[in-house]
Amino acid sequence: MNGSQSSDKDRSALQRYLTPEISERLQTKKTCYGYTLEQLIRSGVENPDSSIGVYAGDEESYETFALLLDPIIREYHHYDPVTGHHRSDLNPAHLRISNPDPEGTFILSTRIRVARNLHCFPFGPAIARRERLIVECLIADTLRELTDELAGRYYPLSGMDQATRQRLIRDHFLFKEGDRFLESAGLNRDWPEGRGIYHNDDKTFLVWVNEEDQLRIISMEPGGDIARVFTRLVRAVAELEKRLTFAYSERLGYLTSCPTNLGTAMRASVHIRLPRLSADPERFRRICDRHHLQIRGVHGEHSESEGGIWDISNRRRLGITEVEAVTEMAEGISALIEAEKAL
Ligand code: ADP
Ligand code: DAR
Repeated sequence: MNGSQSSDKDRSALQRYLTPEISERLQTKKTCYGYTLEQLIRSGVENPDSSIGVYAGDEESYETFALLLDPIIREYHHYDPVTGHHRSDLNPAHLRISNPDPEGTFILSTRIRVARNLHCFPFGPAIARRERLIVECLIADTLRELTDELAGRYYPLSGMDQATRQRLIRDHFLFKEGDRFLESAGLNRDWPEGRGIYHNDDKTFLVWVNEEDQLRIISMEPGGDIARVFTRLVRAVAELEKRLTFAYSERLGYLTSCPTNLGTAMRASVHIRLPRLSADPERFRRICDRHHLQIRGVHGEHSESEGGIWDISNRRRLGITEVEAVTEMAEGISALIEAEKAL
């Protein structure tokens, strides 16, 4: 691995935790699907500027390569993956929050997503072309059975007509081929085959199929009614779980290709306008850190803010329940709005 003496903050979790001794002990290990250490770390090796640098190829990766993955998980999530016991709470009746911006002055939209992968299938980095098509078929068939508010249509990316493509881009629904980190992890193989987007008629419920994870289940709408967005999401997850079995472990929660998404695998975000507060980056960052909030740009990860609009979401995903994560986010958003108003 990188032998440079760059400071720890400039090195990925992979560079900091893959010691020669751990490398030696894991070199010959393989999961039941044949996933190797070399595959696990390829993204971080090819992209030394990674923040994390590893992608799991299947459920078993988290056991087979625990010597490397456990310290990475412990550091990112502030959670002990050896003794920890993840708890899930997807009951909207337990949510005690109100809209942080009922007048609609600051929050443009709310989006809550969870990542899921199917039990007994390899994840994106390891899946074979035929298996990916089977996963797409299983998920698309399940989505087509959804009714009422969740009823909609599945749009495969393969063979998508230009008019549909432009409409999905205009609605910010279309996901693009993965970035260089995902490319190195093997998540773009056979692109765009086996990938697609489902959305309901109201465009408030989407599912991305075979992007970074096999499902990204998304509820979103204009404004800041976080509780309503959450209620729609958990209803959709419950409907899908009647027909699909998701990869899950007692100690790590829902299992995902990137370890940063483990546990709830949930990112609850608002697009929020904070021109005055964000003009004081140090204060903006301090309030976000205090409330465990992550700052992204208006086009998501690795993007910039535009027009003073930011994507603010929960940073903690593992060792916290879905209700706790959404509550933490809503309370943090309220604090940001109070700080913006005070300016
Ligand atoms: P993920 O949320 O799945 O981790 P990204 O951060 O890349 O991945 O976001 C995916 C897409 O969702 C981006 O186009 C981003 O602009 C959009 N998005 C995220 N939060 C919101 C929101 N609150 N309102 C509208 N779009 C959002
Ligand atoms: N860029 C990769 C991924 C970090 C977390 N984001 C995900 N999973 N989309 C890295 O290791 O920096």
